[in-house]
Amino acid sequence: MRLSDATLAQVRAPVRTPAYDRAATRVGVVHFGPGAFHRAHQAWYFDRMLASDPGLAICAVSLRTPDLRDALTPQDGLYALAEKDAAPSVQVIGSIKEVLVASEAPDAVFERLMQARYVTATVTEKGYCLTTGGALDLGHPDIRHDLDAPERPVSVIGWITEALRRRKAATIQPFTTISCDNLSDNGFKLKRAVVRFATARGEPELAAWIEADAAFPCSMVDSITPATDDALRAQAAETLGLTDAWPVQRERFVQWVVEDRLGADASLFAAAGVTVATAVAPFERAKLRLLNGAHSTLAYVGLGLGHGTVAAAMDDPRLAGFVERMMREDVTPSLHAPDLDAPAYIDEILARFRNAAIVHKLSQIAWDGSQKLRFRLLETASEALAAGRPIDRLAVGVAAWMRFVVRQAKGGIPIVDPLAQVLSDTASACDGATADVARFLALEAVFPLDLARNARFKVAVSDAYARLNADPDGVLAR
Ligand code: CS2
Repeated sequence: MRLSDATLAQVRAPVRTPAYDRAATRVGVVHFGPGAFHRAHQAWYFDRMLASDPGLAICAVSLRTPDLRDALTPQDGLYALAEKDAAPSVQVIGSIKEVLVASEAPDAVFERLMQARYVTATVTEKGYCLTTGGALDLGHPDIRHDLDAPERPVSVIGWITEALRRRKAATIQPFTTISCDNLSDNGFKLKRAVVRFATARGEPELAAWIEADAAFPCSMVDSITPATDDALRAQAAETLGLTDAWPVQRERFVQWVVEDRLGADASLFAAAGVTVATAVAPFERAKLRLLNGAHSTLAYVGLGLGHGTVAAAMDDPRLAGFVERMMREDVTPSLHAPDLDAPAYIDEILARFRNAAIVHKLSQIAWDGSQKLRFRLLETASEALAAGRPIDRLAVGVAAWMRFVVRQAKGGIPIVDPLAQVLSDTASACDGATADVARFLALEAVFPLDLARNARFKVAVSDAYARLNADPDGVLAR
């Protein structure tokens, strides 16, 4: 029997189920990109809020693929969340009221957007269609599409802008938009992109209205969420006593920091465990540069050394010691977070990486490197260069990414990255020699010009690139 509203009462103890009457909840949040991360993280927070505010159920919108809609609709949006820790636990999340596929049901999506209090997004770094400078890329194919057909958008930028246009026309206040992706200054960048898009659409009044009246709080999101696998499906069925087509899993640690632009809802968010902060940047920088910077370094170097998971990479003392030194000595000086106890935060992150209950594949973290490197390693390196600090260890992750791309391309293994074609073209001209580095640094969609042209950066990456092959122990002993 399958998990659904009708079978919810049969879920076995001690699995927790929604502590509120689902039938009485109403959609107040439209979420774009309901992948595993959203369902393990933000939907869990809203599940907690629904007990005190039934008006904050989620309409989850997949921009293109129907898979999640097909899995969750027969389950009335219900699914299991497993927390993997020394003492694992499972609960049923009830905050997703419906799943829509934007390309198939655009009118229904617009209808929800007219009523939403919040619009949230986890569309990954690439979903924002930004240049390396952080501005909206008007030449991006999805943006060009949405400029041609603004009422049938395909990008999240196009959707938000058109929804705000319709609200303005109907004299309805703008919704609050929260980006939940791993981008520095995510709310600020999203707002600027939407304003730019409205202007490019020839709607200067709309752009001015959004600029003046619409809130786009910045947010930092954190919880390690390995992809769903068959072992998890089997575990969920066993624990629930019901089948679930798409359960999700994460570590127990979970954090959401949202900029205090939530008005009267601030206390509701705080009561659900959200940190409501005046400034999100210190949290965001610390998390992106320490946790995600270390993750990407472990992924690219670790895969090169034959490791498969984060825990296995952390079991390799060369690699564990290397990322720890990178975090403590090279990243910490770039955090500018006077209130943060960086050594304790790093200890906690390293312990989370060692969580044996989590099987977190390095190949999953390696996806979309062209989009992730900037926020995780390159911004840190740029600042270190400007301040005259060493960048040798930061350069190792960057060089390891280049080697990873070359190896995938030469091995005929598809690269999961929005720039896959450009990357495999670049890799096909590479032969493993140091000259390869210049070919990668010429990719303007990955490396900001000033960094690509910086002689110290080029030397550090070239040195790491040459030595990762010939002398990995030497590189990692640094
Ligand atoms: C990871 C992140 O896949 C990746 O790139 O670095 O998803 C990471 O697990 C989360 O940001 C943790 O909050």
